[in-house]
Amino acid sequence: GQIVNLADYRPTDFVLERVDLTFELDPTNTKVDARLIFHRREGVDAKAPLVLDGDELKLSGLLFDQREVPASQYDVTPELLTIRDLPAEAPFEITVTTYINPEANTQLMGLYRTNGIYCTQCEAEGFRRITYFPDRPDVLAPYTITIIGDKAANPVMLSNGNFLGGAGYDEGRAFAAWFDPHPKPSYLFALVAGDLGVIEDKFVTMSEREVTLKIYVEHGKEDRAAYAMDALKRSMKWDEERFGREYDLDIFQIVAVSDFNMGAMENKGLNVFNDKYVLADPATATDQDYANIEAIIAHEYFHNWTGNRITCRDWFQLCLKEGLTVYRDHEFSADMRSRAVKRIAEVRHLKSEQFPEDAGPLAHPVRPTVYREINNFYTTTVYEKGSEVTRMIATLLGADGFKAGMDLYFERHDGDAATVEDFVKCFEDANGRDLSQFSRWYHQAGTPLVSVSTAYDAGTFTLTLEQTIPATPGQTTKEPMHIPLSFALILDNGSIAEPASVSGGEVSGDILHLTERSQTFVFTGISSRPVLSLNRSFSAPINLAFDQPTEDLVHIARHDTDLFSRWQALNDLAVPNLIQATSDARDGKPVTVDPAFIAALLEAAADAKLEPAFRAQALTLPSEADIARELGCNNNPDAIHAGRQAVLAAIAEAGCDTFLALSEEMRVEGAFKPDAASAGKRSLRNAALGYLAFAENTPARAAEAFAKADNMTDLAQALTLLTHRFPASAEAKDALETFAKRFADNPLVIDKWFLIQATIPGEDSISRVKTLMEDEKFNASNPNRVRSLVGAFAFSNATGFNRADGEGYRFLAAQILAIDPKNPQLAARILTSMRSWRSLESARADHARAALMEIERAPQLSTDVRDIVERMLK
Ligand code: DPP
Ligand code: ZN
Repeated sequence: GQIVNLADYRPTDFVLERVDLTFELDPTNTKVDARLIFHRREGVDAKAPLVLDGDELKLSGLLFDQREVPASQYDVTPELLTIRDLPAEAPFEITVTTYINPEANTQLMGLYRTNGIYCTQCEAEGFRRITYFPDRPDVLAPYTITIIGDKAANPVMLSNGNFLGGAGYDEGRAFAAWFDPHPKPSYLFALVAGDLGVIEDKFVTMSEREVTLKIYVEHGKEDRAAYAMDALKRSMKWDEERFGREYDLDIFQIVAVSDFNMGAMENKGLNVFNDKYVLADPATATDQDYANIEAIIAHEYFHNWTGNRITCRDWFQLCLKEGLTVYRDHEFSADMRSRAVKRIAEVRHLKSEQFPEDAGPLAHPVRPTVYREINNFYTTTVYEKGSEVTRMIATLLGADGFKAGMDLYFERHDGDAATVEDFVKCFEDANGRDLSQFSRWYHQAGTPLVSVSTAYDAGTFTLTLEQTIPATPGQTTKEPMHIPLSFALILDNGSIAEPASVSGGEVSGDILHLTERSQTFVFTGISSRPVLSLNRSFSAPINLAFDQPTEDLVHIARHDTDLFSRWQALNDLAVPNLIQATSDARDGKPVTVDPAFIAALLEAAADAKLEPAFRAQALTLPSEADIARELGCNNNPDAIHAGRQAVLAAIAEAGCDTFLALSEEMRVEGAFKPDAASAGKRSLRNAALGYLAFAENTPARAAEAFAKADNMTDLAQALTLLTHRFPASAEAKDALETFAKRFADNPLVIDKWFLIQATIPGEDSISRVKTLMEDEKFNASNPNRVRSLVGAFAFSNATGFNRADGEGYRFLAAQILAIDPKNPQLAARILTSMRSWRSLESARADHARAALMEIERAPQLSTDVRDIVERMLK
């Protein structure tokens, strides 16, 4: 765990020309021969040694040009191999032999076993757990891979690139050889071997090349990969049409595995997926699962250009591939589905995950300058805020300017290991525009707060904006950002005003450019007092402090042509009601809700001109975590929960007729289809059923919905409603049993059963979670199981986790210490659920601090967990 600084970057002393790997597979003793051709980089001191990274490795052979290297010529530890006296100029070959134990690899980094399958994960620094290697993203080379293994156990043996050949070998063994001509860094290496089922298809590229597509899954699950295959073909087509990017090998393969730390991995030509993001059918996958599969299949495929062909110079540049690729997958999903609804979902996610990160002890810039454990930087800041920054570039430059910049980026940097500066420069050069102020988005952490005040007098509308950026760890003072704000001045009749003149700063089309700390824009020729709709489409990832009157928000909710803003206005109407309700609940007072807010919400819910998915979003109130964020400090999760429940009840009572009507109108007839329109109807109907459960206060309707559900979306919703709303009812107990019996042999569905129970609010939930951990269906070494039970409890059960007596934090600390020795990445990730502990009221915060200190004091901690816990306590 050394601290790594961006400022210390320098290229390697040796250039890697070629990699030739041979694996002799054995579950506990796999032999790896790595033949590496290097030459000394021009200008490098002839005495400089070759230094290769390792991690828990044991060297068992070392050759120089096929001759044994004398012990005096090298030093070796499990983490480092240093070889001296190497040629000054001529290329040379180093052969490293290691033996590794895939079966014992519980970290799931490097080569490991999952359900009898050999599988690798090398990003970020897993390759060094396979062999000694210059394991950094700026070392690119073509790879040849030979896999030798037991023939019966490994009918499938895969690696990156194109298939060279394979055959039986001696005594029941077989080999397969692969060649990847595209130079790549080691983190994109992959190997998969074992006995797997496959579905196959093909795609003809825009230059008429035929590409074989294969998705490998466990035997018997082939049918459940069909949707992923369809999503892959649509992704390939979309990237050609939208970004002009064509696939570049003869074959593209995806493998679904059951033990995986992340969602998926974009290894060149051989993506490895968490099976949760491949397998789907109507009986077992929800609409959300389908949407996730579509998005993640696209995301990993899009990495082929943004990540693989153009990779990162160093890990500080992670957002170069991730922020950009998330932006690309967001755009893809927006084109496949409803753009406005997709944007609402993105913003909900950004605000509930990234904003708290940016406001707490783990805040860091999109492009950090220091890290101790790179695994801990696969964050929503790098991914989602990184995507927002890319989106803002598109907003600033317009569609054509953005495209010109992207085209230049692909042309100029294909084959490179690039930096964020390289990326931004392409947009500057292609557009003749200086983006230096804008670049602060990459370097300054914290969510900017823009305060708004307005005035109207005799045809002139005046808008004063002031930006502040909160201090974050390591950054106390900030420079003003370039914030692009989409706006509309909405007149009484709902039309959008066209000002005669604008002064005070740059305004282009519907974008205001806020570049100073404080700026006043003056609009003339406005016939009557307009209603300002600001940050439409969430054009900038900021918080607004804008005390907008209820009537104005209602006006926006009714008239804005930007659907996102209509949702945003309803959300803004909800927030003060929820905050008031929280404070009433805390003081034991009855909760009252503004009827104007309820009326606006019900008007949107009943508006048949709006798409059902949008109406469902409108009916989904800000979450308890959202309310906590809005409150900012001294939070009492019990009061937030009670207040929010009371608001839901008030809406349910007022809207009973509307919800009854929707529960009928929004029935989806016929065979299940996962398309956005059908999913939207289901989500609106389920939202209505949720309110009806409040209005009727009996589990009967939800129990009926559970009994009649013919797809997992409706079934899981009904189960959630029964267990969360009526946890003590016989109906809830029956439904849990029925569900468990029906899906006992399907771990991905059982994960839903775990998650639904782990998130039942209230102080009993810890004992429920503890009991479930003893269930035979639970498996503490499978990351999906652990995330569904322990992770869901800590991240998504505010009342249960933040129990006033601190039991939730102590439970989590014990879990973290139990998971850490086996899987540090998973432990560190789940621990981030405590990132907002300082905003709790003081008694809870004290308990939380004590639990964190208990973790910190543990004698053995991974770098992953130590890094997180120390930053959280700082
Ligand atoms: N690079 C992966 C992704 O696609 C994560 N390991 O985000
Ligand atoms: Zn990615």
